[in-house]
Amino acid sequence: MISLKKIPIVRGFAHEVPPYHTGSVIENRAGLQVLRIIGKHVAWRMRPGLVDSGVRDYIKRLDQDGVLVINDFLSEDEFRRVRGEYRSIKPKMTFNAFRGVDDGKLQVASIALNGTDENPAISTYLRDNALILKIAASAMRREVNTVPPISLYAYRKISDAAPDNDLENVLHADLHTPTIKAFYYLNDVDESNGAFVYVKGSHRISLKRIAHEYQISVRTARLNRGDTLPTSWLAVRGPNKRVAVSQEYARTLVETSICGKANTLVIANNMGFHRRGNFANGNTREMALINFRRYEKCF
Ligand SMILES: O=C(O)CCC(=O)C(=O)O
Ligand SMILES: [Fe+2]
Repeated sequence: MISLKKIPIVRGFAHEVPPYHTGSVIENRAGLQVLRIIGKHVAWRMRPGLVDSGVRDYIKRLDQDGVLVINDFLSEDEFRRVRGEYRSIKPKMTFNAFRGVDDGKLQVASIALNGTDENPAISTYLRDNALILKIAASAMRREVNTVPPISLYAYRKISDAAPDNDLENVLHADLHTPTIKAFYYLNDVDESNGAFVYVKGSHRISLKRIAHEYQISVRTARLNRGDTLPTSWLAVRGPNKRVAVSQEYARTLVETSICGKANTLVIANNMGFHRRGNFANGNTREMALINFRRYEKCF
């Protein structure tokens, strides 16, 4: 029997969260990814935007730049309670090699808090925060009517000399359609401890972006097929590889480091280009992450 997953359009629905790339080399050469990005864009435009006067200015900024920064997001008392919960959870978080690269320079400790209400401050002030939920829903033009997943993360660089194992520090987009992540900084974050890096305005669709999607989709399908690709096309981090944004395109993209003190909220539309910033040796970045990717339909 033919597997449903083999049928191009149906296949998308077999995923739990939408994949950035899908399909064979032939399908992508025939324009599958171009169809996906344009299809997503048309569908997004046709859905009504949320009009809520309380969040209009934030939405405008996110619409313009693709990233929104809110300093001093919680009140002092709320922040203290969130930090307190983070500290009590921290012993349960153990540092491991990022992406399984044992001798790599970046380590990560994380914990998913999904479905628990054991951390009332984190749940109330971050996960269930009406402002964050409204902004995310509005940027995606999707309803957020279930509890979003929230996780705590600590990233730490252990050695300058060790091999670079951070595939997320390579400029990339998460999806071909608006997809929102909210990063809440739990410690002071700047260019010395991995501040999130974003290319403002790069979340917008353009002919250049569509051409990029075509190119990266074919190259990614070839990589997945096992082709040996020119090294200039790839970013390699230990055993992990991804197809990089071409040098010509990357030259037109201007990066901004999103620095902020503890208690800064960063909301990013990760259809835009972004990466994790660099760390000085021994430095740690601590944050909570709410990922809204699952609210986008698969296609
Ligand atoms: O941790 C970061 O700064 C960004 C990592 C990333 O690429 C992502 O969360 O999509
Ligand atoms: Fe990303």
